[in-house]
Amino acid sequence: PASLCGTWDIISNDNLEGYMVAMGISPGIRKIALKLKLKKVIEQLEDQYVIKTVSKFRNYSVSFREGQEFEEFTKGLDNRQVKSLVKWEGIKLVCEQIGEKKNRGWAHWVEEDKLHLELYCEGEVCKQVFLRR
Ligand code: RET
Repeated sequence: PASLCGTWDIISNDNLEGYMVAMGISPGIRKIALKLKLKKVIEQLEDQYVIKTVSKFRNYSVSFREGQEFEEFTKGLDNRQVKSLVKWEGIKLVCEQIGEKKNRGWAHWVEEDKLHLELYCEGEVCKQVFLRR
């Protein structure tokens, strides 16, 4: 699959609101989050990844090894503890986040030079697209 590495700027963001409601994010934080111009910075060395979500309000960083379950605390998002596992499935880097929320996870992939991200929680899907800087 195409490399996810690089710095990416958001160009579309569908249903972040529904995803945040499903995660139990407060109305005040949701209002701020909806206005943010998000940036992703993705680094990879062999099977080790670092994915940074960057904004003026809050940043979130997660690092993991593909194929190896890890403990993730979603600090500054919904502040939950999940057991996460990230695997390549075809062209998609897919994460399952097992915890209190059902059907929770995400998928990242590159198609036509754009980074696509789907975020899943309790049946809600947020779809984001990013352009390489
Ligand atoms: C913001 C603002 C504060 C509230 C919430 C946010 C959402 C962040 C998300 C991050 C997803 C990160 C992923 C990392 C993967 O490796 C915008 C930081 C809830 C949805 C998928």
